[in-house]
This record gives sequence, structure tokens and C-alpha cells, in this order.
Amino acid sequence: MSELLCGRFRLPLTRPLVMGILNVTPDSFSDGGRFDRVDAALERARQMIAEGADLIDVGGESTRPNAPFVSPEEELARVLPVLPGLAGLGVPVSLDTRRTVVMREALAIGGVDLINDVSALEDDGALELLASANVAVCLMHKQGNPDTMQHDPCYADVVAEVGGYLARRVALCEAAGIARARLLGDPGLGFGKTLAHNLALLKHVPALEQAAGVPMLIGLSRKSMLGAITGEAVPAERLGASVAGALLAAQRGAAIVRVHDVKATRQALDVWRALEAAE
Ligand code: 9MG
Repeated sequence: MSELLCGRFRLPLTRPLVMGILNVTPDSFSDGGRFDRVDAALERARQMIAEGADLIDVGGESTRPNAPFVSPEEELARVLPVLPGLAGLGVPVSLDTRRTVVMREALAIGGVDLINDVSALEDDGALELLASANVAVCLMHKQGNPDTMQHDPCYADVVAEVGGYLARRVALCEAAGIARARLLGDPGLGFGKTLAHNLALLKHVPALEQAAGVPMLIGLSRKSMLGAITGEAVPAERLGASVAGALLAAQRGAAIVRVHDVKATRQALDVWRALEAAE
């Protein structure tokens, strides 16, 4: 049975898992003060768990295209106060960060089970730091950086190139001492990709998993690729598209789907699994 070694948890990968997104950016929760914001974030996490989230992914830096710069100090001030409360909720806590300094401080506090890194541990010292921790790591592919990545994404063969990149990052992690059983790969939908690139990657999740040799995490919830397909300009109004995308990713073998809308995603996955199990 395939399982992910994930900090305090061993996660069986026998059904697609739902990772609930918890943004702790200033626009996400009330600005009534730090304690209000921490309470609101924990309440949102509890709600997502009640709705069926298997993991919570907390992040203090938006990596969407053209997002404003956030200093490491500010990122730490956003995420660190939330971590102790999240750690007590009974599900693995994933920290969405690409900075070694943020990883180090968060791991020192404890209760982080997975590092979700959109830079696949490319920041200086990240590989070495995580070799000496026991957390899981999600290695995501991106082309370019959030401020420029959507300007002119270019690939000769996007599936082969992204799969090759993930395989090389997995090999580097293993060489540094991070066991394969702790690793996830992610093609990074929307991170330096056109709609055609995103669709090719979604369609070929099995080929990506085969190339990387680790389970895949897929995130497309509310992303602009869904706006391009449906014509819906408002991200929060892309529920149907997000759920369809998560279901299609799971049907293609994604081990984890990263979503904003946990309840609707969980329901869709439950219906699909019931049908699979039926005579
Ligand atoms: C932080 N973040 C935003 N989009 C993401 C995606 O598609 N995958 C992962 N792993 N993280 C993401």
C-alpha cells in the first residue's frame, strides 16, 4: 500500500486526499488585530476539516501572477502565530512557502508536517534543512517567477519537460537524504503555463507520476485557466469548474488535490468513488 511519510502522520494514499487552502494574507481575514486574524484562520481550518479536508495548507505569501512582494519577516509574522493552533486540529499541517528562512522558523516551532514549495526546494539551504527534518515535501514545477511567469511561457514538450524537472528534483532530494516516501510532485498548473500547457499537464498526470516516481499533488482550484475555459472572470465563482478539475485530476491518479472549496470537492470525489466501488 502506498503511503506518504508526512511528519507526525503516515498518510495512506488509497483514495484521493483533499488539501484545504488556508491563506493568511491580510485580505483573507478580518483586520481587527492579530488575535482576531488567528482566531478566524483557525475557525476556517476547523470548518474545512469538518467538510472533509485531509490536510490544511497554510500560506502567508500569495504566489499568484503579479502578487505584491512580501518580505520574509512579514510572511513569518503571518504564518507563525497560526501554526500552534493548526497543529492541534488532528490533520497534517502543510506550510506553503518557498523560503528556507520561513521553513526553518516554522519547523522550529513544530507541528508542520509537510512543506509545500512552489520552488521545489531551490532556495539556498532548503534541501539541507529538509534532509534533517522528517516532514513531507511537495516539489512543484514553475517556469519563471510569479511577477513575470505568465508573460510568454514556452516549452517544446511541456509534459516531458515538467516530468523531467520533477524527476531531477526528486533525485536531488534523495541524494541530499530526503526519502522518496516523503516526496510529492506537482506540475504547477498556472505557474508559467498557457491554457494549452495546463490542459496537457492535467491530461497526462499518469505520465508525470511515472516520470517523477512520486505521487502527484494537483492544484487548479479557482485558477485563471478555469476562467479562460468558462469565461467566468471572478475566481470565487468558478466552483463548478474547480470541482470538475479536481475530479478529473483524481481520476487521472492525483494523490492529493489542493482546493478552496472542500465540501463540494469531497462530495464529487465521494460520488466517483462510490461508482468505482459499485458492481
Ligand atoms: C501555493 N500554491 C498555489 N498553487 C499551487 C499549486 O498548484 N500546487 C501547489 N503545490 N501549491 C500551490
